Amino acid sequence: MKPALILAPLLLPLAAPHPAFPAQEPRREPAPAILSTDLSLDRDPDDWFDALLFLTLPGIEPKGIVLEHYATDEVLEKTKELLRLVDRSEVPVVKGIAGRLGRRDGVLTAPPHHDGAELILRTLRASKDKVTLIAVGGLGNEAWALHRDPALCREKIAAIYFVGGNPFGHRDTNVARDTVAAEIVMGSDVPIAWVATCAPDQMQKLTGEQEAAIANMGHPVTDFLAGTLGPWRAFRGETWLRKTGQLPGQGKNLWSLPAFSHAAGLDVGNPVWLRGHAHFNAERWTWFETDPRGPDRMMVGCDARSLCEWIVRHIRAVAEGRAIPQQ
Ligand SMILES: [Ca+2]
Repeated sequence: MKPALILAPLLLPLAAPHPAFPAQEPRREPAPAILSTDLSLDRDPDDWFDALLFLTLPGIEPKGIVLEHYATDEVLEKTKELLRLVDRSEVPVVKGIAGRLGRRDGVLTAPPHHDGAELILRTLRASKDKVTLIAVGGLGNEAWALHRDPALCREKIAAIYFVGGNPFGHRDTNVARDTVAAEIVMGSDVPIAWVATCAPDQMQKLTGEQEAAIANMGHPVTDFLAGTLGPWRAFRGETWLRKTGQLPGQGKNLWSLPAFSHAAGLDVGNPVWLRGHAHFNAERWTWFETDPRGPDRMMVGCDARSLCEWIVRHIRAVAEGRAIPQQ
């Protein structure tokens, strides 16, 4: 199947003369990475599926998880429960910044907790290889790390995968949560790999059958994942679920699949990446300027169905304790 070019109306006329970012070869060695995520007890459960991928994909060496926004003791405990289920309890989990960065008299300020940025900086210092950061919530922890030690970040961060924002100027949750942080990260000279969020019907949506298949795999990990869906549906309510096509039996959007498959070095889902420059400012919000020599990348299309089939295969392999397939 050809990739659905989800952003085609806006980007393709600009992008046509430039080469797409090539799919990576599967890495022989796993890439060290840190996940920053707004895991929660009853909000969008895609973050729990992300965490499972982060902890189990062969191409990723998980160096730590930073809790963003919903950084409570309860979320910390639930995250540790997932770590135990996949036998990765050695991976550190810390509370990151709960709140937003600010500027006062030209000085950057940050609310508690700074452990997320500390974990990032400590990992960068200790790693002989460059480290990949994957952010699927707000960007406060990455921004605070960049502020604290820009030279180290420039030298040791391979890329910051960011799932959020969109090139249409629409206000979205992950950017709106901390616009000062978005400005710092998008404006930094660390390479950004940007997976924008779009309309729900254009994203990587599990079908109801796939959701049921995961729920029926009969493993504590799949019971855990399936168990995150009920509280979210209760929180969202029937009207919203009907509008977005995510009622029980209809499935669930998993926004971040292209970021994780790409960060793991997998050639799955035929993603199309463009090179260029990612930008943010308070007036225009987020946008992307194509440039074949630009440091940043933006995914402009992928085969959503094959990505969903891939994650179901992956979760089944985890549940059955088999070697994880590379694709
Ligand atoms: Ca999220």
